[in-house]
Amino acid sequence: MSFDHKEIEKKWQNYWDENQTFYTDVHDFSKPKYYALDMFPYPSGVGLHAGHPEGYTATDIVCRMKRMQGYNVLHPMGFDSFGLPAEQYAIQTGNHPDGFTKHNIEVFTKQLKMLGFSYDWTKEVSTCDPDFYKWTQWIFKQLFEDGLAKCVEMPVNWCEELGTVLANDEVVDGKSERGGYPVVRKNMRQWVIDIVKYADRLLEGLDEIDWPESTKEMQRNWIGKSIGAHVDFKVAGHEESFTVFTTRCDTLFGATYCVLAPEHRLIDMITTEDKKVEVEAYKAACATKSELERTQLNKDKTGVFTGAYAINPVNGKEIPIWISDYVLASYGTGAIMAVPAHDTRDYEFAKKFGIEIIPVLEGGNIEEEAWTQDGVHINSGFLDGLNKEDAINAMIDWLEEHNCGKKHVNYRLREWIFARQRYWGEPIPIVHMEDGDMIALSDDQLPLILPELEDYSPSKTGASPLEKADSWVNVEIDGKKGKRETSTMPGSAGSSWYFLRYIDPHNDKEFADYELLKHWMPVDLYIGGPEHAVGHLLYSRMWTNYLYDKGLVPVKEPFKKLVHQGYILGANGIKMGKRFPEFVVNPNDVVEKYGADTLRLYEMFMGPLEASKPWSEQGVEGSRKWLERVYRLIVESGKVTEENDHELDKVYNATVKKVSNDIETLSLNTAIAQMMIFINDAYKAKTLYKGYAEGFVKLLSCYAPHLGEEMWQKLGHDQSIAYEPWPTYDESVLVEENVTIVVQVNGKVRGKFDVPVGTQEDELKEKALELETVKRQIEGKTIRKVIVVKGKVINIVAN
Ligand code: ANZ
Repeated sequence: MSFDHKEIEKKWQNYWDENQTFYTDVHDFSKPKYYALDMFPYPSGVGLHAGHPEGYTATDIVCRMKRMQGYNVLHPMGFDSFGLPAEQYAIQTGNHPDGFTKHNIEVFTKQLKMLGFSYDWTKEVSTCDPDFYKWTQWIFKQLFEDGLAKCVEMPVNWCEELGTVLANDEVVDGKSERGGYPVVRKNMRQWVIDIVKYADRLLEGLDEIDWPESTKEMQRNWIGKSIGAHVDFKVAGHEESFTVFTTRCDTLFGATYCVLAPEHRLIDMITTEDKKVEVEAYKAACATKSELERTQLNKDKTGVFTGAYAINPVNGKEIPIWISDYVLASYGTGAIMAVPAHDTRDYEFAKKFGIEIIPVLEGGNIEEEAWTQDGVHINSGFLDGLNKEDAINAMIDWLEEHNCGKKHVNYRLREWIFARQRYWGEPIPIVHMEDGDMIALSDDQLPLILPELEDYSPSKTGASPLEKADSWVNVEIDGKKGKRETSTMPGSAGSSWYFLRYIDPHNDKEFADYELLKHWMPVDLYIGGPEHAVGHLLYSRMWTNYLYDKGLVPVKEPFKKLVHQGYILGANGIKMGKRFPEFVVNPNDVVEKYGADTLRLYEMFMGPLEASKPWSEQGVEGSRKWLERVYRLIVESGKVTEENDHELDKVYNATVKKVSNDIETLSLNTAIAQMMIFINDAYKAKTLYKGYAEGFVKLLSCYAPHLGEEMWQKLGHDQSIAYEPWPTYDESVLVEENVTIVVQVNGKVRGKFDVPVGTQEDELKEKALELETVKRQIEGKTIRKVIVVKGKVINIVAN
């Protein structure tokens, strides 16, 4: 072993600590700023896993380069320490979340330091720290006062096992995202944030940011904007009416029945006596099915007739009202007008139940299937002859004129459910007064501290554990009695704004100084897992937009560039983690055996940052061996000289160029490949010019910072390498050495190939005649002449 990683890594970590090497003076505006953000971890009981260092190393490499390039870099770290995961871990291990979380944060901090990340630890935030959550509560209070945070009765996703309500993004296929427990719909009084008000803004903002297209698309789908109309239908013989949402009001003349979702409020009122038993049975059967099951296109259509009829407003025709599970209660109005001629699901349903099918668009053969493409309107009275767009507009005008409908934009996005019936979260700073008023605490009463509770376990009934804290719950304001809100905020509260607090973490007057935010926002680079594509990344965008509207934050979009790192898989290609603990690689073990530099280098060399990659112990060893090879060359070989013999000019300049560009574009694996080429060439060369050795060490120090510092010192420097100027390269040394030769046969271009400049004529002719495309052209012919224009063209004359 040529270097002792334990000794070297300890030495430099201590050095960085003692010298506060990575302290960022956020008030120093003299240099350009660079803000690189990692998704902060929730401090679980098991410490960092192999996936954490991947994204964290990537941002660290960029930060280290940017510092050397003269940027003032903000690279903070903190802990997402409130919320379900932290609390679940505590419960499962029989610990109190408070002490347990603090302990875990210590373990995480130690591990993060062990990996040599260049964080400015003076900026650390932790969402369960009262100094931090004071401001989470304060922002909530603003939302409440602006009418965006509301307490309403509504159907929610209730998870009995977790004892709490969950937001839509926390429910996957009818199960809780964390733990996979069953989730049911239940009516409850809930705190919600009206994120739907920001739907359009959140859509527009996506066009301004440099994010993976797939993530933007997920957000667009999650928001699910669709432009259409509300149309009102009267129920024949009743006072009642209902509204449908349709994107095709132009097909109203073809609506031959309506469908209500089985949960629709009107069903009990309008169902005729003879249909009651059948309808009840059908409703009961639907309650057990998930939305996914219900909406699958290829599923056999089921439903029952209610016995009631609706009046089609445009022609007065009475059409039957059915109920069916293919209509969802949670979308639109929970009711549809069915146009079987032009909608596939309606078509199948109508065919199955013998309902009339009236085509209103020209085209297709409706004896066989629904015609879902465009066509000129027919059988549609005043719409006949119009195209889709004109017909939609004409119909909307008609509906509005006759007071039975209007243009409507529908969103799939729901209100953000913002309360959990759990202990470990920010208390909601609201008091419910006896007289029914709701009062937000005054600013001087913030933070509202989470009371200590011995028994903090969730209940299965929906009662929050905080209800047990009598003396905390019951309060008097201005002589009037009231009870504190006992739900707490979801885990996504603190993470919706933590990136703002890093900029000014000790400010006790406001959540962050506006001038500082103006200088530092937006985040230049944000790296984190793809699992946050909608939840966290949508919520943070909403809060930032909101705070922008309040004039408290200078940007609408918080994260200019976003990158998702891929998963690190077990050696057999299976995702490591909860489900397959046997494949978990513990970073501690790798660091102990090979060192942090090796782990960092290896995780970057595994493949493209965004790709999922299998772990390989040999790969780790290979990375370690290569670092040793570098160390031997630079420190021990005696090859490093003061004089440049120019043998390595080209590869050195090419390496500086490629590594600089690759780090900029996060092509972090290919940068390593280039550094390897340099080291190979340097071994072959007679000497290694000291200037090149130094330049190379700077490049490598981003990946392997401890070894970088150590080699820098061994090359005779007594200051840290962290702020040394980034190496430059000379473009003129890199001029292309190859030329492209175009090959013509009888004057027509038939192929081309690359050769080094100065290749001899004979060789050029030979190569030209070997090209398959050329061979085909001269087959069976005699070559009359070969004209060579050196460095450019070869023309073969054959007949
Ligand atoms: C009549 C019609 C005719 C429709 C036609 C489509 C085609 P998007 O684009 O996803 O918003 N719909 C409305 N509410 C529904 C619900 N709760 N459950 C199931 N389906 C529902 O889709 C809007 C269309 O989906 C609406 O337009 C409605 O069917 C249906 F040729 O109305 B349409």
